[in-house]
Amino acid sequence: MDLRNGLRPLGSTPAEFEQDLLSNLYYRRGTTVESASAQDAYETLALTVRDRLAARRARTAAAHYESNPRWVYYLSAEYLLGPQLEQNLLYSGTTDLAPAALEALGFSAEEVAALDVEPGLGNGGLGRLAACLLDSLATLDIPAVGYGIRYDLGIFKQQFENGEQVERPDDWAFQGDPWEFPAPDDWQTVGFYGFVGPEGWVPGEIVHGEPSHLLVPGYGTETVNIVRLWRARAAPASFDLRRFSAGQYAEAVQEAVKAENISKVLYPDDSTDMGRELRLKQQYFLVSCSLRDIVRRFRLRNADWADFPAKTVIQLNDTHPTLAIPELIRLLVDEEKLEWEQAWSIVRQTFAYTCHTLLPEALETWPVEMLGRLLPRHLEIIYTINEALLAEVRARFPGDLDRVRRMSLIQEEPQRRVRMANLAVTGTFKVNGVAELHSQLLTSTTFADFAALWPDRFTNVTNGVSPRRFVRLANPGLSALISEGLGSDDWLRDLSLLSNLAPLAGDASFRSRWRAEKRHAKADLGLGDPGAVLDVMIKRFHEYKRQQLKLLHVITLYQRLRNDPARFGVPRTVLFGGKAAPAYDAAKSIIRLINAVSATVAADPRTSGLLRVVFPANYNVTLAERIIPAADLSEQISMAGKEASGTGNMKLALNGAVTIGTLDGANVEIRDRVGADNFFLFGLDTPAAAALRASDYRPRTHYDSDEELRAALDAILSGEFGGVGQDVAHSLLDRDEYLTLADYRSYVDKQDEVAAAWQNQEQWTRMSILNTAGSGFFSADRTVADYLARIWRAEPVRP
Ligand code: Z16
Repeated sequence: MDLRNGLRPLGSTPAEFEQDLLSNLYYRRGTTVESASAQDAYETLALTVRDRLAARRARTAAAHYESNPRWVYYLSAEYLLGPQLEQNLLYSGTTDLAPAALEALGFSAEEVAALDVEPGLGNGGLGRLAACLLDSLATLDIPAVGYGIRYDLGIFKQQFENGEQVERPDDWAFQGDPWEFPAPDDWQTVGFYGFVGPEGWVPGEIVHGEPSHLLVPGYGTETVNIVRLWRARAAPASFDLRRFSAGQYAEAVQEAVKAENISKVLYPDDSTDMGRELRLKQQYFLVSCSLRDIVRRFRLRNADWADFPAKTVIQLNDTHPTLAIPELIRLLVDEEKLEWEQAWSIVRQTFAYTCHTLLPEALETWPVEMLGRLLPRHLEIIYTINEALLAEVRARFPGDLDRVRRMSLIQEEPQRRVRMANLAVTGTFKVNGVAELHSQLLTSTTFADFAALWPDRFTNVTNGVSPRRFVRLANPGLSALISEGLGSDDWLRDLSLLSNLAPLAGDASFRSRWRAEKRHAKADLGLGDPGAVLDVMIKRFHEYKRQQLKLLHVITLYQRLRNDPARFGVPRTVLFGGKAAPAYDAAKSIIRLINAVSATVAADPRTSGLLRVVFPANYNVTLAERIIPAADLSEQISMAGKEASGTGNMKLALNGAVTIGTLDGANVEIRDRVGADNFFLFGLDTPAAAALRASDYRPRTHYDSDEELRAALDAILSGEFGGVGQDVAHSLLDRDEYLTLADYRSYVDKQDEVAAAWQNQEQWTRMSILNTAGSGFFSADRTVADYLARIWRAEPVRP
């Protein structure tokens, strides 16, 4: 019998599912119906669902082995996968079976579902993008593996104490993770420190990487891919038995604890460079384990290094995994004994790099001293790459010393540092930005010198989001209405079909049902006042994103309510969600001020039923899936030229929220597609903002000339809001790095247009439907299709 094809199929009837649940409870969880806790029931349900996907996984792996395809490997320090239960129920076709089977065994399905903890292994957009791309790769049947780190502590849990953000550890896997398959046999060895001797690198510290994987099912297909996450384990030799025997217990495990710290915690930084040695160790740990695993997989079906680039493309998600470039050279030259030229050629055909930022302070650099101490051989390799790079620059641009200085992989002043973005551009065959505007700005500013040298290397791939998670799972009511309107649910695999909703915007009965769905979603959130606009700003806190601009608008509305009610507009619930990096004081001050304004507004009876400011703590994927369906207005108000793309903007537009936004990131493309009439545009565009910043900008002139702006800032300065936030006001008045005051009037006036539009609910609903209808482009399936056509060139393999 062919065992691979002899797998007993798992049943799809309610009785079979119930039977499997019961046997898993007995045989795998090792408990009984009588004594099972809700946690037992949850873990057992997870196993029962996972088994159905594992069967598909086995068939996928067999098909992949058989075809020896070109593989896409995605290297990312972050994955924000979101809760797994609901998604895996949907993808395995067991959504209806599970609650019934649980109830039959005497458990509350709701209580059990609430135990599904999201693995918060990322900060924000970059980590969530990685998760959406994996979902789409599987949906498109592309052979792919995501590699990452299995942090013990994910992104911190945010709480508010006296309105201030406090961070608590997120021990997400405390109860174990039932979705995860440990794969201890595939462990790897990683070296650090030491020296380069005649025989090559002799590391001074050895750490083991132990992998586990999660299943990544495709939607509407058999394919199940994996994401493989590495956990650091001390090498057994690091346990000091001599000390232990001498009663020095803490000292005996000291080395082991240090080694395992590498995968202890996710750095809670979004868009700024975090220069810490442990972070560099994490990056190399990810890269070293993953590359060895990629080579192991290559060798299952291939023998000749010359075939490696044809069978492998490795995408670097930002610069965090850039050490993969010198690491692959080291493996090929030092261990496989290839010539440098061949190794370098293989590297430059294998890697591609995605840049996610425009903030100069977010471009990673590492002190030469630190990198050389931690990874002495890699520093040598980087120097060799740099010599070749600078020789090419000198040959192309003779005498242009300044250009050589700018392009060097080594920054000299004020401290010698390795520029990871320059290394990433030099060691890859394609570099992409994440929205049209962003990619243009990369080649005209950040990477202008490299684009002059290698113009064909640069391309764009506009971000996208998973329609399964962010429409179907997050918003089942609206999804059902869309399927009814379109006559099928094919849109979940081809989101461009949403354009066929456009004619329904003219159908009054469809509009009324659309409105009803939006209202249901608001009621589910507990923000059920159907007359109030739900105005949402959900994203990480950063000054360039300008939560402070939204807050100034809120204060202005509050003051109008008190002094000039005729100008107030329409009832509004303003919802903020997001975390600030723990060390980012200015962002934390903005959070504190928002909470103070929220309290002041709530305590004032004059605002009742008209203005509310809500700020649920700990915004994460789970919360996003509840907020996004309910939103009427989407705040995308960053200073133009600063937000690389944004992806929350896409999720909100797809769910029928209308955007108020600047011409920044992917807002530009959203507006093009949903139509300028269905988008509230305001503010300076990128050239105007850049010109203003280059001139001698005086934020105080806006304070002096705009009465409402002055009143809002004065209210903060006077201590009216719990006596906090003066630092926020001062920073705006004295510096205003992100031109908040320059855009205030344009923003507030545009918000008055929003209020007027809301008063015509038929017209608003039309806009809402046209936002959904126009957003089909923003599927991560399309993003993956673009990566395939422009960069990856991999073909589907169907199990
Ligand atoms: C991140 O989430 C992003 C950029 C970055 O340099 C670091 C992190 Cl952790 C975000 C961008 O800010 C956002 O505009 C973009 O949509 C997202 O990455 C995905 O590309």
